[in-house]
Amino acid sequence: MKFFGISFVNGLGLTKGCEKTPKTIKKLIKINLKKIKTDRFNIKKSLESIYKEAKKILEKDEDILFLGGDHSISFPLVAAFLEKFPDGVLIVFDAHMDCMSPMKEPTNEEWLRALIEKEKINKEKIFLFGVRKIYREEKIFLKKNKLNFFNSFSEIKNKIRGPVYLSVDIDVFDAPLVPGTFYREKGGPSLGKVLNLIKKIKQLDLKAADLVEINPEKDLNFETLRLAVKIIETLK
Ligand SMILES: [Mn+2]
Repeated sequence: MKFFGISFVNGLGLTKGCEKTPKTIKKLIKINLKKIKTDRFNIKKSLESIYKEAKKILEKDEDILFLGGDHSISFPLVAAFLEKFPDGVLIVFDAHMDCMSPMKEPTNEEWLRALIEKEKINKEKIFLFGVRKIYREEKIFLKKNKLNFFNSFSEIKNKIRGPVYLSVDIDVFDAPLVPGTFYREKGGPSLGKVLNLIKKIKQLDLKAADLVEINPEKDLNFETLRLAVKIIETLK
């Protein structure tokens, strides 16, 4: 597996600090982490650059992990993935739906809705795990846009056809497990449950994954970063 760090955030200030993950994680795990260049003063240019670089990287047909950054990076990453694999499937681990009203350049709160509304992805190919906080405008969106939610691998294993992209928001975990992220929600899965699910997803045609929303500035005892390391070790 190849690793790429993307030190980029577009979260209206709330995810500031997440850009430090690629640099900080190297203290805990030895991986060859290449860098995708972004410009924090130019959101549009950064998202375009992530998209272009991801397209090049995905051409090489290797397994890839993109390490954020916040969840806004998944918009260009998944768009690039679907260019390469038009029948691709998106699995998302997240406490949230990330389907708020789209802004001009998708933020971490609505990258998934932007993908759907810009018709870059077929809704039937999206599978969400761990969602437990749905905002009112997302409920309205859900009435018109049926998405697949699941709790265990057995619910999805017969529905998944084609190459898979897995997006992991670290806030999918139960709130006490992840002090180092902004949008924490109670009632989430344990480490064991998430790692087991990743092991099963790995047996599918997993092509690429991202891991986002880890904020080293909030993660004073490296608890959240250690969970991230376990995820990386399970994926690789
Ligand atoms: Mn989230």
